[in-house]
Amino acid sequence: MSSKFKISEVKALEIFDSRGYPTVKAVVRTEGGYTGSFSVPAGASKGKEEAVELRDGGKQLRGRRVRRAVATIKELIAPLIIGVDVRKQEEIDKIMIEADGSPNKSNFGGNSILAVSIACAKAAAEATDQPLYRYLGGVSANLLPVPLLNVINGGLHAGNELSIQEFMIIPADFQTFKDAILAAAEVYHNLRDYLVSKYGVSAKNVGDEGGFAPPMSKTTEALDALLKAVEESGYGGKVYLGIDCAASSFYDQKSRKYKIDGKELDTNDLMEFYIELMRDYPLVSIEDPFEEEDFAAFAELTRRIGDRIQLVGDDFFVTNPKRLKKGIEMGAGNSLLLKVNQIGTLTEALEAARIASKAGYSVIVSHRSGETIDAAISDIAVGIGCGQIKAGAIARGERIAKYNRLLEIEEELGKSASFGGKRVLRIG
Ligand code: 2PG
Ligand code: MG
Repeated sequence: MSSKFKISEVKALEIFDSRGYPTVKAVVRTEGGYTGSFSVPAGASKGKEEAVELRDGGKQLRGRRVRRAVATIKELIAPLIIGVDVRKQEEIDKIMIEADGSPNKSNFGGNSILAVSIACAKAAAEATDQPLYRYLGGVSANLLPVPLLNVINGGLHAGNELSIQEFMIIPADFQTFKDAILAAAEVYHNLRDYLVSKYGVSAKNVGDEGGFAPPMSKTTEALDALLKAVEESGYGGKVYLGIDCAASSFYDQKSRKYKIDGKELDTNDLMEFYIELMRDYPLVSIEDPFEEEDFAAFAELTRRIGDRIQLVGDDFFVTNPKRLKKGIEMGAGNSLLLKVNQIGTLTEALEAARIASKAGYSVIVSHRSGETIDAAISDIAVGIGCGQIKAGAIARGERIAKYNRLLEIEEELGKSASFGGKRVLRIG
């Protein structure tokens, strides 16, 4: 083996995410002088079974400092992987998983492990003189994803009364990623004007993912605003809508009811509510419609409308092959939201994507609500050719970084680039 691929150094440092909380960045270097780095994102509406984030605890910055994660990378992980060929992703990830030894990466922390895992992939891409998407996907990695842009924020991501967390526009009926994102930007600006005219100037304040956070309280009010902006922009029938309910965040364990739109709904009422929304709006994707343990309700909704709409598991599956397999067996959902930090290694995230695709589930690569300007997820989306990405609104640097990277990739691919379009969302 040429020694230029051997890992020679693993560094780590504490940086900040887009919410102003610390996060961890790892930098991996090979003997040939090639480097790769990754900065770990952080969620707010987290699934209970996500890989554990190692944080310091204590008073400072609400216990969210990551000096322990940094030390874990430097002192415990580095000695294990120095000398290993950086292209051996599965081996590197296995070494870290085994040394951690816990089922949910609670010893080393999913954040420490993931930072190193993706930094290795980037260093390997550089050492083999390829962009990351090409390194991951080979010559066939040419599919640009349809973006799902969260342009109205609610739930845990915003200070308004909306129970549903994300209201998305989905520019699917276009020939290129560039045309799709241009249309999305047009809708975003028209949406801002509409919200300001209806709710006053404070309605243009944005939430964690760059979407507006207007003082609304009803689901239909938000969807009406999106529809209006889409039509105003001349994209009726070309830009579709989606929601991420993140329903665990408005589920009351005690009463077993969902608190939404000023009402308390039981599971069946909520199911009927979604079906009605689907009839009334050009809704093509619904994520986490029920609290994350109610696989039975998720399966029932899938049985009723899953042939006509994308039903996405995020907190349900937490990018975890085990939970995903359970969902597939029960017929719960038909789509996987893939978040690398939910599971903690690139190898396991890619395995989840493979299991999903094999079962006929679509895959959407996703950011977190707390992000950095790292754009590796854009390369991962193209690398696995899943055809969809969720990366927030067309605002705030940490969201824009992902979309700009996709513009670069499309440009680089030139004529060989293709776009997911309506086909990936199974829109008729
Ligand atoms: C989600 C995400 C990302 P968070 O629920 O899908 O949009 O939010 O990162 O807070 O879990
Ligand atoms: Mg979600």
